[in-house]
Amino acid sequence: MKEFIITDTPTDKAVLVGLITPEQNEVKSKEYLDELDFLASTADIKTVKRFTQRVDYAHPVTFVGSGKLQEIKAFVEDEDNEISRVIFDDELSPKQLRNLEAELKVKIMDRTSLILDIFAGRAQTAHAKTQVELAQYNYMLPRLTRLWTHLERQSGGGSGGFRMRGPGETQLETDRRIILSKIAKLKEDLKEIDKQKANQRKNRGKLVRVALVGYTNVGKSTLMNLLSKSDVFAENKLFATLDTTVRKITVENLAFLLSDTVGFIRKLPTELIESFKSTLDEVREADLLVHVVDISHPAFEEQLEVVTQTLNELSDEAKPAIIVFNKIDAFSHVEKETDDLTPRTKENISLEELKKSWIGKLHENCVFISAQEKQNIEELKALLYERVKEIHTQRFPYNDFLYQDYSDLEKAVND
Ligand SMILES: Nc1nc2c(ncn2[C@@H]2O[C@H](COP(=O)(O)OP(=O)(O)OP(=O)(O)O)[C@@H](O)[C@H]2O)c(=O)[nH]1
Ligand SMILES: [Mg+2]
Repeated sequence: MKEFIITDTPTDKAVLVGLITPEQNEVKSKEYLDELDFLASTADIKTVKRFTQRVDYAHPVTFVGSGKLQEIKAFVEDEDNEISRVIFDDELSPKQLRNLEAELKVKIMDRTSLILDIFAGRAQTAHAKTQVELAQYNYMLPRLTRLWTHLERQSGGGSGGFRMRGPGETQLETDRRIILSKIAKLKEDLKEIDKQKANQRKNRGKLVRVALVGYTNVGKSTLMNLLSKSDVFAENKLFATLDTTVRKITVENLAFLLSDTVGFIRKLPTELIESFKSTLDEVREADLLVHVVDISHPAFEEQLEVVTQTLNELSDEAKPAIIVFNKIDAFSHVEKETDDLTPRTKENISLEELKKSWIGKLHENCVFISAQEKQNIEELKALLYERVKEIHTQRFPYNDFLYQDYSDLEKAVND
């Protein structure tokens, strides 16, 4: 479905719009816009200006108040600025989207549609593509405007094509019908793919399953590569990983399966969580979670919280977890008002001190590493060994298949 994928040139310029509200103070709002900026650059969009407004809640018709809207409009209409889109930090209602489009006359995006665009651009396998497409149609359905009239032309004719407009049917009704049948078809396709995936998982035998989870861009794939000596795609962009990869890892003769999957983000579109349920099965069915946190990110605590909440939404039962604080080579300080550490630079803080700090006390099973600089990986491996062995012996008290050779398994896992 090429029509969704961003095809604009990298010089596509945008302005960002966010709110400062009682729930979202100025500092938070800035952090969110920084992240929106990062999302935009991941989608090859350059942001040239930010607008924020202090309000109690979003305006139901235009998201921002009329004065602010005129300010944005003046900036967008100034040809020197070459603005081709305006991106809002929160999900816009269909009504807000329609009104903003009519008023600003450039492409309007929100956090959700931007994330969906990035996912569409990144999806590689049939599985990921089907999931993203389904999420996009679900997002689109309540937001249909005449903008989508191209749908009918695209789908007309050919076997398996959609019926042209029925008698007395308006364009919008036709578009709605077309999208509904596409959604139905995609759901069918997904069901089929899910069945295959479930079978594959069944064939994996009884190895303990460990899943890497965490906010996007924290270093999950880098850690996967390090532990499995494999070559999973990792880069400094959001959502580098969409498809799940599973590898067999051996730590001191103890074999287990490690999976690397899509990262989370705050305000992850519900359409995406819905569609990616099967990808996230890997997480739901894991015996142990390795929650990777980027300690160098100023908002790492909130990211940790977002991931924990998303995990709670995915599964009712709390799973055993290890917290891995990654990027210790890049963080600058760990001070906090009530902290036992005074603000200092990273050079002055030892691993021992980190463990004793408020960060180290966040969780009983935590370890501080740098996946990139390969720092303290032995401690992580030792902790993994301990936890996996525990799960294994609980499950198979009389079985020593722990030490068998599983070389055939890896192939089965990733087929
Ligand atoms: N400084 C530093 N950078 C790191 C470290 N580990 C990973 N990175 C960098 O962080 C960026 C993101 O790494 P990835 O491994 O792609 O992160 P991810 O969590 O898999 O990201 P998504 O797949 O996008 O969710 C890359 O540029 C890595 O090189 C680390 O220990 N220190
Ligand atoms: Mg990744």
